[in-house]
Amino acid sequence: MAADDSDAQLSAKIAHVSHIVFDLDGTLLDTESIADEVLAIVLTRHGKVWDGRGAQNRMGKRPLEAAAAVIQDYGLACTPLELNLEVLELLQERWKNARTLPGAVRLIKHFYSHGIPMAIASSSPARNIKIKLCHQEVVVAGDMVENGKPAPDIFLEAASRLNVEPIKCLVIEDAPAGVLAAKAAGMQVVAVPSIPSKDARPQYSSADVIYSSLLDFQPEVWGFPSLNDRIGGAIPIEPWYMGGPVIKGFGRGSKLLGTPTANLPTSAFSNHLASHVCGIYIGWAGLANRGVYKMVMSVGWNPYFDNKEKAVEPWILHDFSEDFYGEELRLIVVGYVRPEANFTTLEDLVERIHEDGRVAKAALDMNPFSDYAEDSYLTTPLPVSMSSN
Ligand code: ADP
Ligand code: RBF
Ligand code: MG
Repeated sequence: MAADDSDAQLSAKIAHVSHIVFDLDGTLLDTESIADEVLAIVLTRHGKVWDGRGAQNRMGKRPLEAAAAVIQDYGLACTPLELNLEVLELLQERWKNARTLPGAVRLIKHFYSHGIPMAIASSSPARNIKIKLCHQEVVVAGDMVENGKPAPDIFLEAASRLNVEPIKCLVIEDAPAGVLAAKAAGMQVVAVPSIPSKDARPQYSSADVIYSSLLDFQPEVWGFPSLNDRIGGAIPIEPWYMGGPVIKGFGRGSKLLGTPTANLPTSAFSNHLASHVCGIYIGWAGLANRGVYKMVMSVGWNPYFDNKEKAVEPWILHDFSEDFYGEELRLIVVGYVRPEANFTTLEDLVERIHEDGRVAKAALDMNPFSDYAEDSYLTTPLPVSMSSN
């Protein structure tokens, strides 16, 4: 099933549920980029280079099973236990840096305010979950059940502690092993791949729906009260600040679509966001010698063009008389509009981009979006040492 199925189509296929079971790592918390950072360090010690290979094999598994996957994927000569000792030492000091993923706090607050019972079913050992979480009513840890994901044990235990039948539970998961475990437990499952990618879909094929982020979750589809927090058509998000030189993109924004996009390198994102974020967003754009403007941007692989590389493409809602490649562009991204979609015709894509532009123009005049226009980040020139080319 595609993320762009209409709500009505989805609702017709889906049985209502009453309880929510969240995975933790990679679903609510961005622990995967911390794990990647640590693996890169450890693999270097073993004379190997971390290249992201095998991330999907490792994700969602318990520590020893994940270590075995890494050993196999990289041909290491140590045992899973040895690898884990090395990894754990580095991880322990980094867990506290884990940030919540976009949309996670919004969803938990929503369910909490409506009294919807929630549980966490995390493959992490109980003592690590304690460090990562402040408070949660029902928590089942990987070391509290016999078999790890993809076995159904952990979700069945969560249902039993929530005192509800598995069929009434909706699982929200980022990892293929977790999706399989939830299905084996007889639950419905929303997959939010923790590293959205062009070709992640086949590994999540048993999920009832795949979203590119928690911001796309529609509670009413599952029989829960809907979220009504859009302002002028956009969902307020924790703002992200990003800046960098305008680079050459695919060369079709102006020519093919009539909506030029001043592409930024993805490295302008923090590590955390570069890997997790996809979709259409609104915000403010600043060019030091020109001014501050409204903007609407697309982040992702442009399904219509099926790009190989992920792109960050802000369309600045202003008519410029010239190109400004190489100039430092500053963005504050403040709202989320929709996931990237595919279209049957180019006109449909163009019409949708203009619709997004209208949403941005109107929403950015409203609180809290309008406040950020004054932020000095948008117009602060780079220090001289960094702007010398
Ligand atoms: P590319 O594929 O190289 O990004 P585009 O056709 O998308 O090319 O054109 C983008 C370029 O056009 C930007 O890098 C910028 O220099 C210029 N430009 C002119 N007007 C705008 C605008 N309103 N928004 C974004 N970029 C613009
Ligand atoms: N491309 C898509 O394939 N699907 C989309 O839903 C989509 N939405 C966009 C929304 C906005 C506001 C902008 C500026 C671009 C969007 N594009 C989308 C990207 C478009 O394909 C891209 O700008 C061209 O590839 C030009 O490089
Ligand atoms: Mg462009």
